[in-house]
Amino acid sequence: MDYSYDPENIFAKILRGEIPNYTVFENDHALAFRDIQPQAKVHVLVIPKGPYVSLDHFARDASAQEQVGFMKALAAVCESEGVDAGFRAIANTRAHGVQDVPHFHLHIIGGQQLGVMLPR
Ligand code: DGP
Repeated sequence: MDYSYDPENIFAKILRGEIPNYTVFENDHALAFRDIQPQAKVHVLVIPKGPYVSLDHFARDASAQEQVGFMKALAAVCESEGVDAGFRAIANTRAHGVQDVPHFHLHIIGGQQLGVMLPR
């Protein structure tokens, strides 16, 4: 797998403060912010601060501290967004997963009934 990272992708620019974002939570290893095109009442993106292109890249190469920091950010978002009734976490990945931004991000979507995951 080619996990080469493009430092000019839009989320890298957000991390460098070059593009504004609506931050929901931040720690040493992750940033969570509202999606610019929300697909539900709650739509937050959680991203690692390190240069990882995809979920599998992050799972393979991120340090334990980075992985824990990311998961703690996810937990903080779920708590602050009040998704007690449930949510969906989506990591669109490469071409088949229709990933637009080549910096790993987890969509946290909820705040309403989401229906089935894929058409049956
Ligand atoms: P995808 O790569 O297909 O998993 O989705 C990328 C998401 O990123 C998409 O839902 C829209 C969102 N997005 C793209 N550009 C920006 C931006 O500049 N700011 C924010 N907050 N979200 C963005």
